[in-house]
Amino acid sequence: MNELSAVVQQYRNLVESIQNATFPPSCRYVPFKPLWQKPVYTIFPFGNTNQGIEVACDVITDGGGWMIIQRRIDGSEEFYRNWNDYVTGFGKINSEYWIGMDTIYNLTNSGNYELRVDMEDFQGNTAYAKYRNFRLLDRIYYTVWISGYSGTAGDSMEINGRKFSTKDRDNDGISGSNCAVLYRGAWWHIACHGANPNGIYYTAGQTPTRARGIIWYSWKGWFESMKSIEMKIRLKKAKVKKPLFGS
Ligand SMILES: [Ca+2]
Repeated sequence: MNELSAVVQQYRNLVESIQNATFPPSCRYVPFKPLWQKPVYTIFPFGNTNQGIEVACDVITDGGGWMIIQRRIDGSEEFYRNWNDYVTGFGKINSEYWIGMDTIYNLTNSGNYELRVDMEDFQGNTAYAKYRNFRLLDRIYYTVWISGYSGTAGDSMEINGRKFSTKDRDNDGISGSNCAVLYRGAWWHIACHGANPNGIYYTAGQTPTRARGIIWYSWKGWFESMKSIEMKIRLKKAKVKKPLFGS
């Protein structure tokens, strides 16, 4: 009996590895491609081979397996956009993009995800912020649940429980004005933000209007905008692994 169940299990593992290679369920299963090629992958996170989504994966940083949900690298894409664009997503997957609130909502409610933000200044210095828990809680305000900071950039995402705002949808914490308009960036604003990854892209040598650029206050203050920034999420590994062979 044991030998038979071992053979069955080996067969199952083989089928599963072929399925994972053909229809990768997450960025953990995509083939390695160099990051500088800005490769585009199709993943199937919802267990349905008709429901693939095009994404960029970071297969190198911090063990790889990261799906990039937001990327700024050169200012080629307009990020000062309306609510509907932020819900459905925009941009080019092999360049600058925002993957969309609905996709982030669906993913982070299909499993337990962590978030990582990697950023670089115009001198080539890099820093990151990582959060053990990241989830969008509803599809009306896209309220964020975020906790468990670690990293080198400092925690400028103290936004747990906050709603998302865009220039045409004011869900922030101040009355009378809209943070997304004041600072030209769609975000989980309070009054208003410590980070502004969707803000104006300033090129080298330009000094942003206070807090309007791609800001990460705890690393660079209000007047230094990033050269690049990437927000990425990863499905957390289950803490308890099922034994291969039942006892
Ligand atoms: Ca307001």
